[in-house]
Amino acid sequence: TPGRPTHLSLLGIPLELGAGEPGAIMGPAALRTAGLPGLLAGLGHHVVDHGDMAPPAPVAASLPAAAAACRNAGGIAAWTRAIHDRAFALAQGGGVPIFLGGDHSLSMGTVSGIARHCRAAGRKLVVLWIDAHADFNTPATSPSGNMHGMSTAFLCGDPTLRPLLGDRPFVPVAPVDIHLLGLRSVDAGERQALAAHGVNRIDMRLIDAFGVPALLQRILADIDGPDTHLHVSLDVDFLDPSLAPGVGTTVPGGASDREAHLVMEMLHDSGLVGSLDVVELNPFLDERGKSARLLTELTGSLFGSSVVERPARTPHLQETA
Ligand code: 5AB
Ligand code: MN
Ligand code: MN
Ligand code: MN
Repeated sequence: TPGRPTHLSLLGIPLELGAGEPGAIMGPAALRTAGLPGLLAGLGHHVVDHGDMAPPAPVAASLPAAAAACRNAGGIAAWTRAIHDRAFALAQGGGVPIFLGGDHSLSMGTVSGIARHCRAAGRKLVVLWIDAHADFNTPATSPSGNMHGMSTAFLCGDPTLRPLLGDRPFVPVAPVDIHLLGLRSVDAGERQALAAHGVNRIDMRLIDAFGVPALLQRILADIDGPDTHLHVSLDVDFLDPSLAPGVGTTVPGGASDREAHLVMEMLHDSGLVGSLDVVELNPFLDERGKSARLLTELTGSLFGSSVVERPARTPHLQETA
């Protein structure tokens, strides 16, 4: 496999307060049961499994009324701060953190921690959000009040969501540095805000018309060399529900097995991936572990699993931190 062995730090984040229905709390356990740590170690990487985060103590969150009205807002505030601290510390320690969710609200903590690390390290951060949804709702636009649909709005600095992070240094992600891949369910308020902020939106129609290689290559080519840290946030519902039923927010018309693997393989070959979220797996809704297994295989592809040895096309991108 191309690329060099990497220090991988696994951290389970058993969070489900941001989702509409319970079950994602079991996600980290299912990914371990599917063999993720062993698969990554078998690819030659140095894998340290830091286990699961313990639920954080409640914080006295002073949130704007609109945010406080969201489902489980106080709990999400406590988790976001605790996750941010762990993500920042893991990234500062070197190597590539892999966060096992847990619902997608956890990415408010992981990506904000990574953004703070990147600022400290003088690196640029680009986020690839692989998801059927944009997760760009604010408390004002959300149709559900579920905070797993608000993560990218938080990361871009929505003022009503920003207090979730409390006193931690907040390093916003520029909307133009977020690339949404796999979109097929966007709410009316999100749609407007995404266009206004210039977030790159690659929906399923574009994937149908142009295919993964051309679209992903364009994103990767725009990324300015090895000083960029690419954070990948993989939501299970990117995949077609027939392949990955273990998720609370299924939307028909998702990515195929091969499209998803090709995304991961191309990301691996780029050598740019500095951190990863694997989120929204709901083992309670899964069928005989098939979603957990597919996610595990996809993560393997992201870290070099490949049937045939391939010379790297872009050797200067093979460096990993
Ligand atoms: B997920 C919806 N847009 O805000 C909302 O799974 C769904 O992390 C959000 O992408 C789905 O409630 C959040 C309707
Ligand atoms: Mn780094
Ligand atoms: Mn999501
Ligand atoms: Mn989603």
